[in-house]
Amino acid sequence: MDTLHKFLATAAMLSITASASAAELLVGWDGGQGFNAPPPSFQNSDLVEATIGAKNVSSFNWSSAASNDGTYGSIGTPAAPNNSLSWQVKDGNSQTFTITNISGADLPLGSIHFDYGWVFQEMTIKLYYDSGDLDAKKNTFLSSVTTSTDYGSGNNDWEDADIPIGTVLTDTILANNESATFRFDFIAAGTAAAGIDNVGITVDIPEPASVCLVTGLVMMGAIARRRKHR
Ligand SMILES: [Ca+2]
Ligand SMILES: [Ca+2]
Ligand SMILES: [Ca+2]
Repeated sequence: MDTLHKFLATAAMLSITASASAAELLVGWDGGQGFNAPPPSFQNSDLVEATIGAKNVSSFNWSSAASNDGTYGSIGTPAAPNNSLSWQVKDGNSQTFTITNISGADLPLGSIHFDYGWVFQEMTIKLYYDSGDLDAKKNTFLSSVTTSTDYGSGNNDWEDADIPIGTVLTDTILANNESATFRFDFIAAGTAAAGIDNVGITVDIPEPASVCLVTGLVMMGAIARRRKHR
């Protein structure tokens, strides 16, 4: 191999191995739409079906208490609804939400995203893998966040939570027709309310990897052709 071929071969291998993934929203829910089980505000219907569990929180239209930052957690594509609707949550409440993979292929789940605000008091939000077809025990605790002082009360750029599912669960692959249910438990010291809004689930699309793989294969092909034509 001459230097050019060595360079091309190395570049091709680097292109193949330098894989990354991108978070893409599968489904999102806007808080407090008045229904017991509001339809998603966004759903990639080619990939998933999604339902939110029986309402165990208040759907609420607070005059100034909802997230208006336009993002599900920190995911801004597509934009989350900017409105005065959110879910009012109190100590002891829970809320489940479920996605089912209908894509016909494996879906590597990424993260759970949501916005949360102090509003009337501090609130801890604990996220669980509730049940479903992932290879994990029911009620597996994933992570928790606690509202910061005063944040959310009169400040509608609520805090963003992005909790990767794979930090705790070893199986994050939802095979075709498999479902996973996640659950929030809300814990507070008092009886006043806090808020949650813009709940979403992302998939890890290995798009850059496929692009790199294609680039790599094209470069390998170029090397092969150059050899052949010698
Ligand atoms: Ca947000
Ligand atoms: Ca909202
Ligand atoms: Ca925010």
